[in-house]
Formats: sequence, C-alpha cells, structure tokens
Amino acid sequence: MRTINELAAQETLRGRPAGFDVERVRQDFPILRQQVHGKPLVYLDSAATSQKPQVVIDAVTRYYQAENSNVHRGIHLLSERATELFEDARAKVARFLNASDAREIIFVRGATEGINLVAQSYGKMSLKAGDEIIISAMEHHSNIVPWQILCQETGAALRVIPINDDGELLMDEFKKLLNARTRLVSVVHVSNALGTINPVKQIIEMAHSHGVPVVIDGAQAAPHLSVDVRALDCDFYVLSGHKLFAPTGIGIVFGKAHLLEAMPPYQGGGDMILSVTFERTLYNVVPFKFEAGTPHIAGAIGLGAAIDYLTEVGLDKIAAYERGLLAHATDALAAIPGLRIIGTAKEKAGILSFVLDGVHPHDIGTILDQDGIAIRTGHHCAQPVLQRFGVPATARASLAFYNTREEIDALARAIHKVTTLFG
Ligand code: C6P
Repeated sequence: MRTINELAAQETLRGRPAGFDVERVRQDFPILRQQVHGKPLVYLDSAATSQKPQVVIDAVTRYYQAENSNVHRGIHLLSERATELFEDARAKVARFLNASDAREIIFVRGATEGINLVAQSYGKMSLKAGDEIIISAMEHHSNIVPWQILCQETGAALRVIPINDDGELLMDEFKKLLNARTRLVSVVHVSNALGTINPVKQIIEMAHSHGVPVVIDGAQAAPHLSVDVRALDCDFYVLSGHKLFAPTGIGIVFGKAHLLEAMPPYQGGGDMILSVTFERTLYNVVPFKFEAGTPHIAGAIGLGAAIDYLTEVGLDKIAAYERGLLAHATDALAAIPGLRIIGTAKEKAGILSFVLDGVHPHDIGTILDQDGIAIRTGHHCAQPVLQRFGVPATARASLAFYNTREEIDALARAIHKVTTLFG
C-alpha cells in the first residue's frame, strides 16, 4: 500500500498541487472498507476511539514480529532496538506537542491515568485543607473524580466554572473564582460532550497571573487541533493515544520539567529507581521516575507511527477539512424537525451531540446501527454537563478526517427515518 507521501509526490509530478483528498485518506484505514448489517460502515464515533491507519497497524505488527523485547533492561540487540524505538516515539511526541525536551513526556495508559498521575503526585504534594481546585462544568468524569478523590484526601475544595446555554465557559465567573486559595486549574481543551473548544491560552494566562498552574485535558483536542504546549504555556497536558489514531492503552502526560523533577513518584516498581535497598530507594530521573513497570512498548511505537502519519497528512489540512465537515453536519442536523443540538459554541471541533423530541437516544443509536452508522449514545462520561442541559443522555456523532459529506448525508437521512418511525 502506498503512503500519503508517495501519493502526494506522484500528484505533484503530474503538475497538480497536493491537497487534502478524503477518498485517498480513507484507503489508509482498512476497517472503513467493511459492511455492517449489509450496509457500508459509517463510523461516526471517533471521539470514543478513532480508527487506525495501516501504517500504525504495521508498526505494531513489525514490533511484535521483529523487535519484541523489554526496554531499558537488556544489553542484547533486540532490547536495544526496542528501547530505541520506544524512546524515538517519546521524541516524536515531544516534537508533536512542541515540548522543549523529551524528558517532559511521560507514557501512561491514557488521559484518565494522566490526570490521576498529576492529581496524586503534583496535587498531593501541593494541596492542603482549605485550598481550591478549579475545573469547569463541561469536564469528562476523568477530570472530575481524580480531583474529588484528592479533595477528600487533603481537605481541599472543588470549584466549577459555569457555562452558558451554548456550552461556552463564562470567563467572568472564572475570573471571580480565581483567588488566593486557588492552587490548581484543570480544564478540558475540547469537550467530548459538546464539542466546545475552550480558550485555554486565556485560561492559562489568567491562572498564571495568580501564580496558579494549569492542567489541560487534551483527549479530544489532539486529534483535531495542532497543540503547542510551549505557546500555550500549560503546566501539564494529557492525551490518549487511541483517540489519536494510535492503539489503546497508551497516553501521554506532558509536564514542565521543573515541576516533574519536584514531584514524587506516582507508582513504585521496576525502572523508576536508580537503586533499592530495604532501607532506602533512590528514584530514577524524569521521565522514568513516573514509568514504573514494563510500559506499553508496542502502543508507544504505534503512537509514534500515528504522529508520523498525521504529520504527513498535515494537521492544518485536517483542521480545515474538518471545519467544513462540521459546518455541513451542523446544517444538515439543524434542518431536522424536532432535533436539538446540545453544544452550539462559536468555537467547536467535530462533535455533534443531539436529542430528538420523543425519542430516547439509545433508540436513535440502535436504529442508526441497522443502517451501518456507528454513533455513541448515553451520558458520554460527562453526566454533570448533560444535567446542565436538562437531559440524561444524548446521541453523539463525532467526526474525524476520514469522514465524508456523503456519510453526513447518510446520517441525516437515517435520523429523518427515525423521526418518521416515532412520529
Ligand atoms: N472520552 C468519549 O466517548 P481515556 O478513557 O483515558 O482514553 O480518556 C478519558 C477522557 C478524558 N477526557 C476527555 C475529554 C475524554 O473525552 C475522554 C474519553 C470518550 O467521549 C470515552 S468516555
């Protein structure tokens, strides 16, 4: 199979500028070729997990076929190769996020583990009774519950930035919440339930003007926007590989080096130590201090391959294409009688949550599945924000750069069918 680069080069030879060609991109994702219930698969659940391009599948397979070995341990050739590939992947992530040093990249299982790491290490080190942590009303449970646990353990309190009816943060309320007791701000970059893109740079500037560090949950942002942790000046940034076209079970915590160096380990075990006696253990240097036990080596290599692939396709081209797709989808859905879109922020990424008058979201999902259309229904692990909109659940179509306008039209037709069935 030819890569995007080879095809683009061929295109340039023919004298045509290489642009974004969705049909060509789709050829890189073998899963998209299949039929579901006798209909072509229309995969609109990429916010739950994204599909994987062949180059990622190949990188993982190649590792298990030719390089499988443990990292940082052996002196034999395979272990050296595995270590090199694993550390190359870390360097790729650092470049992808524009971190200044690969030491600032910690491999974890995903965004959930990343936030728990920051809460249990940085949070426990720096919070005491009476301190405050600010999150927002649109957080995923994984950016709520770890802070609640920390609050229970330390006596700190959680404060929540409210949102308006479009699903945008009320920045004046955030300003009021910031005070001398605030020790940490942790907000989502792109909401998984609403699609809102939050003004994280402004949030970081405001928090920093109070000397408060900021954690950004980038699980839904990294697949759609180019993220520059140095330009943002965030203190921590977490993401999940599986939403970024890489395998499950691998994710990233970016942390500023001076913070990581000051933080205690999150877990103890092999590889996170320099020396161990029964009396005393000396911890390894950053980032290894935070990577106890054998890591998900194949996952990290797959993440490196996904980043190479995204870079080849071009993040700016992806973002521009997705903007057009989202506008088309918003128009198509808004035209359906009885359909209400939940999350109508001015700045949005490719997520469309909606409810239909008189139809349970699970029924919408089940009927769409019969047409080969995969969406997610339920509370999307973000119950508080759905409560804010007065609904227990929504149907959610989430887009990726391999989706087409024709797929959006198929979605709209299928929802029309649902309205006639229940009408
Ligand atoms: N949201 C969704 O369908 P993990 O599960 O650790 O890879 O990611 C957690 C997470 C954290 N923050 C945000 C904003 C998220 O969207 C998610 C995962 C999926 O919306 C699965 S619940």
